[in-house]
Amino acid sequence: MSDSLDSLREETLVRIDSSRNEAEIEQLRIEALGRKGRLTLLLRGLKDLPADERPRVGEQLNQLRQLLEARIEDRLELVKARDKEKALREETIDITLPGNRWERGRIHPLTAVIDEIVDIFWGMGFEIARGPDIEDDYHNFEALNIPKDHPARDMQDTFFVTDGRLLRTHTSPVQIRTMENRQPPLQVVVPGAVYRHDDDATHSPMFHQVEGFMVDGDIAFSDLKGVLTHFLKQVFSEKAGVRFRPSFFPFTEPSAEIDIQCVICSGYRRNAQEQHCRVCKGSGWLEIIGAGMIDPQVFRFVGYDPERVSGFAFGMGVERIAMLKYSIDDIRLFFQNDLRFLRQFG
Ligand code: 2NL
Repeated sequence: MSDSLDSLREETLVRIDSSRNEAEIEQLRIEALGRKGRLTLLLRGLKDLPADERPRVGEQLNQLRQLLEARIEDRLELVKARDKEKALREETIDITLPGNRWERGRIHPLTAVIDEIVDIFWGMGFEIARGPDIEDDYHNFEALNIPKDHPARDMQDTFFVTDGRLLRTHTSPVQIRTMENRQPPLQVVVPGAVYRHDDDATHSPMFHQVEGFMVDGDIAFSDLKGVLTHFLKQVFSEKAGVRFRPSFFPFTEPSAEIDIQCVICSGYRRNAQEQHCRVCKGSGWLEIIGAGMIDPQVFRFVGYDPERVSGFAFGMGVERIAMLKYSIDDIRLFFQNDLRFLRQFG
């Protein structure tokens, strides 16, 4: 018994001193002191000893357990300290190295123009509404008093989806939905994407509009004039002239188109070389907004009494305004996401 005790002590002490990591230490602890370890087996063997030897050998075994436990604990601490030192040595970082550069994003020019337009109307007390890009014939055409044979209804111009639904060709259906759900007074602007079967330097199959309307008991054409003149002078220039021309839309009566003096030639119609201005084609004016007094028929469709309410509505193309503001001659540049183009904004 005392032989095995000695050899257990010597062998275990050697293994402790030569162990290099926590796993090795745990392994040798199990083999020496675990439930089926060598020391436990020796303890079990106590009962086979003569009764007078048991206390002494038992005492030796207990001392050996305490010794080995203490040594294992010491070794564990040593190994852990070494690991930590090694990690600190190997994992140092050079804080003088430059970090990874994150390129700063910027607002897309169309988003910037939409925000600017909406902010101006916000300043006049308008709220903002949005609606679905996929619409039904009723909200996109019928309720806007667009007759069945109107060219806007042409299969050639409208993108149809399944089940008689279509991609909205203007944001007006959002205004119809707003009036269906709420009562005057209302002042609302509606920015959003719209879709038409068109594709060249000045037309894109998806483009953006901001439309808006104001309805109350006694809204007059003078309100339309005041609001839209203020708007145009804010986006373009306080100095620029504004003019209203008679026009026609199925959903407004009377209707007007609103022009601003050319942002390039300032209405002078010619450039420094005395050639016709390319942007306004020598007219001195640029058409920016379509507008009018909301047709009584539209009010009937949304359940308003045209004898009791009146209002105006307007619409404008965002790409056209952005092209004029930044002198861009091809609408497709907005959608190609070429960074050489986008980096010039914001
Ligand atoms: C244009 C012309 C316009 C409207 C849009 C509208 C909407 C409702 C009722 C009446 Cl719900 N009108 N919208 C009115 C006049 C013109 O847009 O040239 N847009 C680019």
